[in-house]
Amino acid sequence: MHDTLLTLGWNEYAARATERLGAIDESRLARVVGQHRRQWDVAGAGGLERAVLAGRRYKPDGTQRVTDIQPVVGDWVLIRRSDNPGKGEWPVIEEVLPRAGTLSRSAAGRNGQGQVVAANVDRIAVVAACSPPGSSEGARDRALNPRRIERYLTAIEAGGAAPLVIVNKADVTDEGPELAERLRARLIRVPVILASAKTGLGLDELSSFAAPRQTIGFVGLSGVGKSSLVNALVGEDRQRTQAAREEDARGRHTTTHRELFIAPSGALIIDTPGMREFSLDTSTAEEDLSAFDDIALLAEGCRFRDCSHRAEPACAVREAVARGELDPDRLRSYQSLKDEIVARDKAAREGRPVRSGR
Ligand SMILES: Nc1nc2c(ncn2[C@@H]2O[C@H](COP(=O)(O)OP(=O)(O)OP(=O)(O)O)[C@@H](O)[C@H]2O)c(=O)[nH]1
Ligand SMILES: [Mg+2]
Ligand SMILES: [Zn+2]
Repeated sequence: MHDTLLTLGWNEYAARATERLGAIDESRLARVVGQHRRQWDVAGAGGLERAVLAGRRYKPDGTQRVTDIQPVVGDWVLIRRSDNPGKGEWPVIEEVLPRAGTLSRSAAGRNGQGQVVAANVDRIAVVAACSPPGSSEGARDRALNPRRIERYLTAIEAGGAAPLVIVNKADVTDEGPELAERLRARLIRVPVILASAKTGLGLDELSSFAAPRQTIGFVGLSGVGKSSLVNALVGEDRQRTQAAREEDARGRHTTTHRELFIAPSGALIIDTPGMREFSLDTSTAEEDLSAFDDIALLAEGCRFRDCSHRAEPACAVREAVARGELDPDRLRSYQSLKDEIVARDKAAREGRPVRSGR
């Protein structure tokens, strides 16, 4: 096997999983390292390339269908390159190889399967954060909520990757050790690391999980410091963090797409975007919305940042409904909850009493 492929995490499992496909042409094998709206960055023996999906395939009866498996970061894929690249044709992802250690959103679409957000991940780190003294209940809850961590752990277990919990931002309070200890007592057998991307606390321990050729993914709500931890491991400021976000006039998330990095240790690190934050101080609504982060993720593919998924053109969420991947009822519940939160927020800003009930 080509060294580059080994460096990218090609391992015995991947080899075994693909055995039934017969001999694989190594020059066509690549790993998805970046995901954009309808394009994927793939890395292989030939270096880094931007590829597109074989848009349509033909069913045996001759009718067209859209390729059913969307490649995600971490996937191993087979690429077809044009014989005549001078014509400006993109390399095409022809096949997504069988996956091991996936992370899926817990929410199931009509096909009964959660949406896969990262593939071939050996370990997934759930990141939570400490809050500075004087933070509101809501802010604390967004930073660290044991029930939310447990839901992530359930999803991780279902996907076959090993879990890890990181309590980041230990530098902002002296409550860190106690928070971490309480989590350890609650989440038996799951390693819990108290860390600070700022001071470097816990990074050695974290590095011990980032062994060469192991793929490790980071998940958690927006702002807990996933990209900061990834930066600390990867060792360069490859990732933009809050400072960049503040400059973004459209108020976008820091991390807008999933990316895979190779750390100096040889580990493969996947950063993911956190869920959108809503400036709401009721933990229940926040909890409810966090149950819809599959929709928030799909919405990253919409043409408009503030898409309401009702009538806008190029709406990735309605496209998912049309493909049968998202339940329309689920979209309606999300929209009504979001409407309610927007109304509550507005009322709160204007100092009006908040209308209760849904
Ligand atoms: N004090 C302190 N601040 C931190 C720490 N880690 C991250 N931050 C800050 O927290 C903010 C958010 O960090 P990010 O790394 O962008 O968070 P993220 O989880 O990647 O957020 P999304 O990409 O939006 O999901 C930034 O202002 C960081 O500088 C830490 O350990 N201590
Ligand atoms: Mg980030
Ligand atoms: Zn939309």
